[in-house]
Amino acid sequence: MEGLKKDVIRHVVSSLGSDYASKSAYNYYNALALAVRDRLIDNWIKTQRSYYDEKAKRVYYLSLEYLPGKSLMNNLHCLGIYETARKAMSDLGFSLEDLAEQEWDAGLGNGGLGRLASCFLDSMATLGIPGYGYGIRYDYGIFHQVIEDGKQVEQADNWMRVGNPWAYERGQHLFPVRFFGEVKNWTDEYGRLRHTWTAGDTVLAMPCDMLVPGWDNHHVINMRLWSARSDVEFDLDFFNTGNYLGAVEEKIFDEKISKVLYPSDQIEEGRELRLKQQYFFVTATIQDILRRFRKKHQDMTELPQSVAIQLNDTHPAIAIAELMRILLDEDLLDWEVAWDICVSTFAYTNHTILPEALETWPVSLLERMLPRHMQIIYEINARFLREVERVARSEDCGQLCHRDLDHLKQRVSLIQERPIKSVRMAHLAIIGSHSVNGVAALHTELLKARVFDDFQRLYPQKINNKTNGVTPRRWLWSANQPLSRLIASHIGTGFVRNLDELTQLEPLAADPAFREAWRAAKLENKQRLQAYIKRKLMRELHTEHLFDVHIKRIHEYKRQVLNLLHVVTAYNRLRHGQAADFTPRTVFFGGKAAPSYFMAKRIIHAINAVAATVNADSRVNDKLQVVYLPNYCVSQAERVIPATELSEQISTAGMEASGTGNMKFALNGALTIGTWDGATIEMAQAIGPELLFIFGMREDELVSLRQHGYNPMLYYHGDEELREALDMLRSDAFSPGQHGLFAPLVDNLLHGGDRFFVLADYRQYLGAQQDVGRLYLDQEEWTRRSILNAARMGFFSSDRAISQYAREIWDVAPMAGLQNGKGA
Ligand code: F58
Repeated sequence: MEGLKKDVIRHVVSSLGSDYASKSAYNYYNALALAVRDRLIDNWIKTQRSYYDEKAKRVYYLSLEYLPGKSLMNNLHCLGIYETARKAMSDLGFSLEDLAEQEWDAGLGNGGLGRLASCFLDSMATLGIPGYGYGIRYDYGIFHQVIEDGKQVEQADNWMRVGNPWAYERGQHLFPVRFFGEVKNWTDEYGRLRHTWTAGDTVLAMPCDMLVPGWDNHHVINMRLWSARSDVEFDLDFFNTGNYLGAVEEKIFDEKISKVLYPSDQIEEGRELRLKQQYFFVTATIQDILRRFRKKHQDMTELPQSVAIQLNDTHPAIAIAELMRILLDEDLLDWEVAWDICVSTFAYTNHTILPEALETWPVSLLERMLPRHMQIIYEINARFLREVERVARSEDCGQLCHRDLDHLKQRVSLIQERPIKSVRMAHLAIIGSHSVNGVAALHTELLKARVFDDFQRLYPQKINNKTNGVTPRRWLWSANQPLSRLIASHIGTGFVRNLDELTQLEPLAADPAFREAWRAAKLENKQRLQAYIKRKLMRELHTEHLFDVHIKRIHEYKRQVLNLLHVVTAYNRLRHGQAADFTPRTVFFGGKAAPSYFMAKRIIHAINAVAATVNADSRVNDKLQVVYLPNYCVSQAERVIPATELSEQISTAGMEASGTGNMKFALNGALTIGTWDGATIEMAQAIGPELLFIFGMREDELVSLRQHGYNPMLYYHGDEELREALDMLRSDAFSPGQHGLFAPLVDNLLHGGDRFFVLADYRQYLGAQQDVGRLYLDQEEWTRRSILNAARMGFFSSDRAISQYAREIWDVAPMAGLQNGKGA
């Protein structure tokens, strides 16, 4: 402890240039972070060296998004110095919790996809997999959400304004990134046509490294984030011609590339700068991968034995064309050889079946910005369509393909003609990869049967499932110390590395003393949340209420409106004196809406309007409260999830690819009210469906309902309580003086086809909520189920998911000596 204290003081003075006697929490947080980083860097260097020494096959995880959240607590826990740090900082006059508050969330992602990437890096580090995360160091991450007059207002998230003590900026290792320009043809000595791309504009990519430690194993992997730097400083001509301001303007223009994360969610935002970001990221990453590879290899055909590249959705899929370009134009390989290398190296993860989220880029834009890549994509397509023809004519594809050949080719082509001629990035990713995986069993089945059914017939081995997982280090151990300590006191700490060990809790569910201790831990978390809400929102929570929580991005398919209709119905019953047996509850909502997503923003407004009415109504507010948690983010989830008793996972069946919040809640002992969707299905199967509150129509039932003509008006007319709730929303019951404010929400359900089947599931949802309320009154049974839920969540560790990727997709093994956890 004395060593850590000395290091912290030294950093306050020599790294931050401050007086250690002036007790600034900001300085002490930064100094502690630097002292922790000192303890990581030796192991990071050793880890990187060991990869070279052992000629390890490396895994590169390419993701335009990461959501690491805060690093301090997680790193202290991984290094096993949390207690030491707590005491050291207390000696210096600080509470560790307060210092941790100084850190800004690294919000370099939108939601589940970005958070999954961060969980996966944590697991690679813990399992000893030679992995690297690659991404973009956005200057502005996901916007900061404030609620003003009930509405979402976006503010810039300038997360690095006060610096980032965790990152190493490596300004000396810059990679050139080129755009535009033209392609020249030439003939090589064997008479083969060759191509050279001479690009117009150049910017530079600067690596910023953040260290990701494994759990108690000395293995530290790298998350390398690229930041755009202008090359105009090197262009002396510019300055010499006296055009100083012009040069500076160009510099600012270039550096715009990594300025801001695109804040979209499930809707494709086809903007030129976004494509620039993607290519900027991809070419810098591929150059770095090949630089490392070429240190030990000359023969490019050995690449797939040494390198696996995982594409996190299609956002980095242009990497396939980029690697082809390098192999063809720089290494002068033949097409077939280059293509085999690519396909064997790349693998692609799909995260959505929503058609509006499948990415496309206009051919005209690609032709201008990346002319050589567009040529390569055309060539990939031509060869692929010839192959489709061959396979379709062969017997194994059956008559259907053959007869329908032209349509089949149109459907699978990399190019779509309408509404504008564009490249389908998912098709490029599928064709250019040896593995395509979905993120939960149902999602993968839907990929095979619906979205990519043609590809499933063409390549029956390619599409596979890897159900998502979450890291127990952050989402149980670090976020929920009260529960973790209780668990550890009975079964030891092995579960942090091997989550299956939680099954040892099962017999304890029958032990009344353990149940009481479990409840005490949950209560401690509820009280902690209560204190936080009081500080932030100046609201008093009732900890004896059932804490019912719905936090995630706001989207119609996630159906926050269904939850809201339950709230309004409960409010009506209480007002009308029809709910004598109502179990008091506080309903929490939280989540961001994409700034351009009108309906999602209106949903936030409606939730806040209902909350204002309910909370102000003294007839009901001792029994029902509604809280909107502004600016939902990773660190907020870490506070809210441990205090949650009921987890809302109520997406339209078939629409949520997996979900990962669902896993975090159950792991922390919340019971789930949910639909038969995403990974919630597998959770129900692992836990026992009777221990969750499953309701609603299933995916196949919805398909048939749609086919037979779904008429939401039937539900409206047939259900008095539903009608009352909808009419109140449509009139100005919750929006006095602003008549019609929420009419678009209601009209969308009644007259817009209710695409997400809110009305169809309403009655069953109410029934399930009634069951929840009843069970909560029996605290012994509730607690028993809570314990069993957590005990059976072992499968949903990201360690299991990453082990499957490593074995079944990447063909990589953990580093010697790290297989069983502990490092040398
Ligand atoms: C999410 N996708 C899925 N996309 O919705 C969720 O079911 C799944 O659990 C998770 O991925 C991890 O597999 C998601 O978060 C995005 O945020 C994209 C960001 C870029 C624009 C398009 C959506």
